[in-house]
Amino acid sequence: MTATVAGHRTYSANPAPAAADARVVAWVERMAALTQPDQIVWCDGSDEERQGLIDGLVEAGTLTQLNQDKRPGSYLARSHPDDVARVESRTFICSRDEADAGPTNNWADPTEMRETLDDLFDGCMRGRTMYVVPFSMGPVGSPLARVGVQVTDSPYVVISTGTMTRMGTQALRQITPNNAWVPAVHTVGAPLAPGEEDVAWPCSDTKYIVHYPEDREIWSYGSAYGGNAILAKKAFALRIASAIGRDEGWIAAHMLLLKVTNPRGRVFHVAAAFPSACGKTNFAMLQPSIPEWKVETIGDDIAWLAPGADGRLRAINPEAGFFGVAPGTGEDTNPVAVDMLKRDVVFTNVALTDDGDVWWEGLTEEPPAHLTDWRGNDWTPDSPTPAAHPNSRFTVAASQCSTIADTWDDPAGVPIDAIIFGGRRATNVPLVTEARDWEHGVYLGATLASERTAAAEGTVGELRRDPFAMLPFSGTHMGDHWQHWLNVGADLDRQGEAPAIFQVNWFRKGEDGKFLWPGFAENARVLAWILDRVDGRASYTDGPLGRMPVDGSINYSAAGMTRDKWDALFEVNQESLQAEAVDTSRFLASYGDAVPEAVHAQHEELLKNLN
Ligand code: SAT
Ligand code: MN
Repeated sequence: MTATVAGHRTYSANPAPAAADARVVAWVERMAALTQPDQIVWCDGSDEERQGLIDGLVEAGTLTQLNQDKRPGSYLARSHPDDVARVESRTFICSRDEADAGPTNNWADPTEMRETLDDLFDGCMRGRTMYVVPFSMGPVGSPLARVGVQVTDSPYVVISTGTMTRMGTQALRQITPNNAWVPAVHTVGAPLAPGEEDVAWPCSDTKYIVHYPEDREIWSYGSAYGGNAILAKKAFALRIASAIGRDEGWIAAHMLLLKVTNPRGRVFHVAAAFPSACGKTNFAMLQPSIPEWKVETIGDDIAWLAPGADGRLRAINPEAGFFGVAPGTGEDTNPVAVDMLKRDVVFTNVALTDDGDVWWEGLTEEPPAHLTDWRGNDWTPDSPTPAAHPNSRFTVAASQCSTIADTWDDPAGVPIDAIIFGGRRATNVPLVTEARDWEHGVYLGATLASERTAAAEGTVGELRRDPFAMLPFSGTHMGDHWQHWLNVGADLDRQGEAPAIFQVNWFRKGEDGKFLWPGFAENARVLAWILDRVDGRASYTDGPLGRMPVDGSINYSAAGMTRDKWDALFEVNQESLQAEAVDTSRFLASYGDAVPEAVHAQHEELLKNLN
């Protein structure tokens, strides 16, 4: 089919599949008229389609096939050196009212932004193919799932979305004349003049990642990397979903999901939020040091939490794959991930070994003697820069994870028994505390903080608040997000079904500056205490920060700990906590009137408890 659009260009489109809703077809035609691609391809999600795209990407130099004996079905992508991460400074929440975006988001007027983007997107796909990528977040047909369609001119983004979501015709069929879907428009922002040769990783210096929360719409320009471009992930499943969830009574959470079975065979489900650089993927694939406890993976990054008909909070992992940070993933830290990455993986910006395999910092203790680094340059252990980019990634299907729970894609979701908030804190925050009630738990989530680990983010060691680990991911005012948690919890509470809430900190340091707690597999002991609390088996003592384990309820010596270290893990230092509370007061004040009364009340209670 050929159509004349926007006056001067023609494009050929394979016909829209019969399954396509008329609104989707009309929208795709509008987007094609605006962006003027050479052709349109509707993606069906088949294996043949994926392999065809991969072959094209290898030919274009975007992907390098790895040694098929060592990493069957796996490829390496090297991005443009300036397109290596999400760009928060170019991420916008364009709510109609600025107040609805809150002080932590970049806001722009939606009418003005639409004008800006209309100019920018005009002809932006010239010389390229527009792929139409329908996807379902959550098991296809689940009442908790939501659908979207992304148009993109990046085949790399198509195959990534194919791994990260349920992509293709099945998802397209979910869009019927009476249900809502999220349109997402993406371009690398690098149109090709006739005859112009393409580059391996097209992108633009100009970048925009724009969300219209009321219209449930996403527009992204100029990047092909991660959350900038795989719009199903942070843009849809967190930012747009937080606005949808607020209106529909469910919660989009930046949380991993675990299934845990205790030695007596009781099954629990846990949702846990951690800011970045706290070992979230490692915890999602925890191999317990206490083998009587079984831990299985349901999700590593995002959870959608919805009150169920039975009054309990149910959760799905809306994604279908893992887009994980490679550096720091090794046999010691995450053997499950190392095993999961043996085949059928697309790696981005890791290093290449001389025999066509991959390597990154932390994969092995000893680096290989020679590598090709993420920029494609020679690298030896003497090189001053890392071989893999610190934000280099693996993209892999969740089904490849050996610890994936058989219920991970249950359309009904799993019932949540406990919610955990964790940060990276050298001081003040004990190894584990239980919130006194839901409102106290919401306060712990709202005031969550981590120490800065990279100089680029500010002074190393300084506290960075990351409420609910949602700071860059909320499509609503953060204060509204807190109020929404309070509302959902109050409903659950009325039915006696609100999950217990806990705070953990694997990163407290002793006076010698060393971590007190061994972490990793030993974190299972903390998880066991948490679930024994839920089970009514573990005792606690009340402290100013919440409930703490009584002596003997966690076997710390089996984790190689001394009594002194154990005490230090739970030390309540009045003076230093008071100083932090002053910082918390300032932090809450920065949200003005939007801070819910219950959060203020919890803060007052803390101040009282510390006196
Ligand atoms: O790049 S993503 O936003 O998908 C992932 C991340 O930033 O952690
Ligand atoms: Mn994340």
